[in-house]
Amino acid sequence: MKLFDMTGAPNPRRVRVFLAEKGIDVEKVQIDIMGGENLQSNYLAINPRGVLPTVQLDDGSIIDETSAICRYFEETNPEPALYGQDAVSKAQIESWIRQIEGDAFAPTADVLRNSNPAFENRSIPGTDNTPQVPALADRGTDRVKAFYARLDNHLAGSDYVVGENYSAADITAMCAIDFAEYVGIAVPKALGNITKWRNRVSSRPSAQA
Ligand SMILES: N[C@@H](CCC(=O)N[C@@H](CS)C(=O)NCC(=O)O)C(=O)O
Repeated sequence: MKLFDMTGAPNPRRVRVFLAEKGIDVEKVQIDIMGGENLQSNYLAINPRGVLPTVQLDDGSIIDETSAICRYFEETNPEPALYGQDAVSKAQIESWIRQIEGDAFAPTADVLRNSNPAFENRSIPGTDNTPQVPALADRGTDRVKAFYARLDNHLAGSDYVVGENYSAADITAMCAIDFAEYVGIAVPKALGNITKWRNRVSSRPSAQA
């Protein structure tokens, strides 16, 4: 099995943190997105979408989409459970991952990819050569700030994003917020619930993966 990975890219990091929490070791192959290696024929033969992360199983099967990859490993290595223990927590974790992807990851990517010249004609990840739309950068910043405020309210009195247990929702939120800060959208100091939660999840050894 191989994990096609790029150190420094936020979605591959979600898989590495997840694997570290599970104690699973997988061979990693670095693909240089900034150098366009994900858009070259060798990688497109593995994943025609040209996106990372991707897992290739020993029988050649391909899995992409970060949460789908993590769910595969949740099935093969159920402990510790990171996608919930019961019907309610499983559904809430799914809900939060979708919210974080849509309301934090995607708008942060909009900011970076529609403002940085390095992403000219690459404003959408993968093979589509989409031109930049500068207005999406401002909108993205506003959307991430709105997400921060909502998450901070949600975390009042809670150690984790869903219930009393660390989960894939915490991994998704940690990687999304670190990505947003890298892009320049700092968590406001007044949002103390996020800061406390962030210190808690970022101090786990897996956060360094
Ligand atoms: N929805 C996808 C998003 C994957 C994605 O956007 N990956 C980025 C790296 S973080 C990528 O492949 N970028 C390729 C590019 O910029 O061309 C997932 O959850 O895995």
